[in-house]
Amino acid sequence: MDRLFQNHRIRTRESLEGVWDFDKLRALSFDEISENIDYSYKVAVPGCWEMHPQLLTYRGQGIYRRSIYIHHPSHVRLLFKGVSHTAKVFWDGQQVAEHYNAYTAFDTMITNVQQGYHELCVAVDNSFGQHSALHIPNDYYTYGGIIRPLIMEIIPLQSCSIQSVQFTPVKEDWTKNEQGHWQAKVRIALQSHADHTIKGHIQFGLSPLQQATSWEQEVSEITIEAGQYFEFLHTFTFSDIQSWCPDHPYLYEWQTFWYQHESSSVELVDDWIERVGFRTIQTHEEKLLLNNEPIVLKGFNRHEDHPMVGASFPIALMVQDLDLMIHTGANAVRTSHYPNDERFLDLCDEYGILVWEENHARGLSIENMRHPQFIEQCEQVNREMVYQHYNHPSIIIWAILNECASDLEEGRIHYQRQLEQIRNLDNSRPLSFASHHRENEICFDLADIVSFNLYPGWYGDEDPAELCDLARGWADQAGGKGKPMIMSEFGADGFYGYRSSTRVKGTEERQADIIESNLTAYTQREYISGMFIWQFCDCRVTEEGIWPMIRARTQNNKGIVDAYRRPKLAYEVVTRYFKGSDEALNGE
Ligand code: ADA
Repeated sequence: MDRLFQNHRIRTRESLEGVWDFDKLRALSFDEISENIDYSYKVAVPGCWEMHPQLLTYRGQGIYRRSIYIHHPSHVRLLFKGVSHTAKVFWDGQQVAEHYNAYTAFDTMITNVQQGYHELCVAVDNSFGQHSALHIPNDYYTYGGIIRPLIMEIIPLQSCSIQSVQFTPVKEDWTKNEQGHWQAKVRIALQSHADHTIKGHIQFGLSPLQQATSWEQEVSEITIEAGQYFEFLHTFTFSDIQSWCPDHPYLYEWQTFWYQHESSSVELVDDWIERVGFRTIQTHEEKLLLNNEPIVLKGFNRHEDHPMVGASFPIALMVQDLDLMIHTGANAVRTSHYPNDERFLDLCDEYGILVWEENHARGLSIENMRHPQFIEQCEQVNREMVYQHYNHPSIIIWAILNECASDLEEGRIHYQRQLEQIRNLDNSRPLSFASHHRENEICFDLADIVSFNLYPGWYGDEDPAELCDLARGWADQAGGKGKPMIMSEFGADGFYGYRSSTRVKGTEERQADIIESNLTAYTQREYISGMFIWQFCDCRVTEEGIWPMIRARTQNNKGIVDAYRRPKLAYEVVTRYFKGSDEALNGE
């Protein structure tokens, strides 16, 4: 399934995971799809086609097919949590959806579906070219396929369904009380699929996990015209709430039930359950405040990549990654460089790991940013990321455009526009972007947190402490004064198993030394609110572009565990610092 809890109990849902027919295609056109396809492969859904022994490096278009039996006439909603990177969806030969970007979800509603067998085909493209501004040859791999869960929902014909639920925890004044008086701003959207007016009511409930509902409220007498959309906004106040934080990641269920009133009966027709946490996140005088207390983020940049599964993670591997991170004492993860599988975010909510989630863009030059699709594709990812992941208490920072052209006036226009877009969608979280432009950065005034990607000891021989102090100065000069500062990337290559007393670059020893000197500097600086090591695990890079030439083994080798999650020497060093032993804090 697509979530790690029962997010619907009433709505009929089915996972479409399994083995599907598959074939390569020369284009994504419908003619191609309807004619002459042998479907000579079988591949797993969800899965990356690169896991098939004959498709290990296939880049191009592919077509997936399966049949689906529908038991009774109904509307069918298909929810794709991630297709890499472009999808065209065909239901009984008719195109019903198209979507770009591997790392955000999309859905489509097929109305008035008759009882019987139906054919679902999904044409998928992972090629680079004019159609794609964000997926380009890069220092990580763009896999191909239906890489995240795919869910089918059955929606009754004459009904309304809940389309979205947005829950914003609010505490106006932290000085007044510790426990009670949390509020939540709630926004609900309903969509009618009926051909006549529907009347009904909504019931909300709040309950600690696995406990009886402790709070309930009803919104009565809602009337929705045929085919219309309806929005409801309200602020609720609660008492005796336990707040959410890393040491005590206390979650609640926020339940929304939709009841329809027929002539003499009341029927529970739809539901939507979210897991929520009560916490606030703000910036104040160079500090990042979680529930009004300063917090320092210690964690990793993580690519969703593993040699066994590509970018299509089963939960066992997600849990393994989190266990390895938590063992070091980390309290945070940066989803470099795209929104993550929602099950990973569910785990972070549950384990109390703070998340910097960012849109999908890595290292785009101003020429890349002039791509005709750039503005539209970025805005779509931003909208989908915030809308889809809004309710996760673990997400405390939204970020955009890692290492793009924030040193140029032309680039600044995009930073300004995108940060404004996200602020309009969600003003409850601080915003940032990771910059490598040092003293040439010109966009720090636009963000709430200033973040630097610097690699002292690896790409240059600078001293991390001196560089970090310099960076604070650059930020202060460039409109970042008074804002919290995060070292969003630092690290070094370390080839797993390459050990040598020479400690030359590339050895595990040298990687450990470089990470240690960086951590010594950052853990000792009051003005640092976060540090994210580049990176958690080694990852595959594309064979196109410059990458194989500058990345040995066609991998980015800066993981503190290798691609198979075997710890390198640096892993122990990080653990010493993140767990904060005296030795580490004294810089010994
Ligand atoms: C950059 C970039 C990362 C990775 C890293 C490196 O800072 O943000 O994606 O490419 O450098 O390994 O050099």
